[in-house]
Amino acid sequence: MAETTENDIMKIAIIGLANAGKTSIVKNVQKTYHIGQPLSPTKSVQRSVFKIFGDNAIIWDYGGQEEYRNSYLNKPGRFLSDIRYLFFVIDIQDPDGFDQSLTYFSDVYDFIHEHTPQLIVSIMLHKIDPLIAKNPEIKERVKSLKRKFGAILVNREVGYYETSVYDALSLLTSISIPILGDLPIYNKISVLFANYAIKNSVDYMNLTVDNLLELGKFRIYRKDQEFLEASMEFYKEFGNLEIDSKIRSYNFEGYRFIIVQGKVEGYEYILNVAHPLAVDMEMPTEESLNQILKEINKLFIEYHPLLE
Ligand SMILES: Nc1nc2c(ncn2[C@@H]2O[C@H](COP(=O)(O)OP(=O)(O)OP(=O)(O)O)[C@@H](O)[C@H]2O)c(=O)[nH]1
Ligand SMILES: [Mg+2]
Repeated sequence: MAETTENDIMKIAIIGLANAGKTSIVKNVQKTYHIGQPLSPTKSVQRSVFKIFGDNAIIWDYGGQEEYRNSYLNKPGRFLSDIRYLFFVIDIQDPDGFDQSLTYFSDVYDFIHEHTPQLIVSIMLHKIDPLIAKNPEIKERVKSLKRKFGAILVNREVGYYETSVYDALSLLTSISIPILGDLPIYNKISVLFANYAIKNSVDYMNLTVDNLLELGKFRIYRKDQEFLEASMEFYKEFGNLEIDSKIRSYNFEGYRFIIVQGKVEGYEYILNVAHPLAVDMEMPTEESLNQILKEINKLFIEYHPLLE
């Protein structure tokens, strides 16, 4: 067996000023965090390893306090090399920190960009909580920040994501799209879900792999606030189940949540479905769920050589 070196490991960096929300994002995606739980400032870099399609990946969560920021910039070779995916997090609720944040981004980016041209950059405009998302002042900040980041990222593709820990589902999407969104299977599964959702009055569905990233999703943004609250409560309580390939469904705060776990070609996946419990709506039948599982399995078999 070939030896694994540092370079074989997919390195994902989460960088931003202190208090931007980086650790909250990482823990949320790993389902090890509940909102309101106190977090201490991260000391230097906190690494966590996981597997994605059988490969090792590692998340580096870079503590954002000044002394740590200086140490990364003073020893960039040690801290900032070999980054495949850069997620830069900025706190939209702290406009006084914008200039400092942009300067920090520019310093970090200059080094990484020069040493790792195949880098993929995502900017997370974070703490856009659902209750303030439509506020004109916030929208103005988003627009202006995109312009300013854009001016630094000359000739470089970049993804902007508006995120909040109060919308854990969009957090998952923002982390997954840069890493998996380019895979043909992501689109195929999303299209499959869109068709299924329309036929079965489904508001939300996604597929997660390796219990971490999302490999396709569908979401209706109507009645979003109620759905967000119900889903956050639900997945907090029921999100981590053992794999046993049973279809489980739960009625919870006006929604039916269905969780199905499966395994195909060695990959474990979880299918999540949520739809409103209204009297005039038909529930997705077990038969239709089994059908969609078959189609997911087919897509995995067709595409899994491309995943490797
Ligand atoms: N309103 C709101 N608060 C958030 C959000 N995400 C994180 N926070 C809060 O922001 C504070 C800082 O979060 P952390 O995740 O510790 O921030 P960090 O970027 O890891 O900070 P350092 O480790 O010091 O670099 C905590 O009180 C979180 O609860 C969000 O989306 N909305
Ligand atoms: Mg932290």
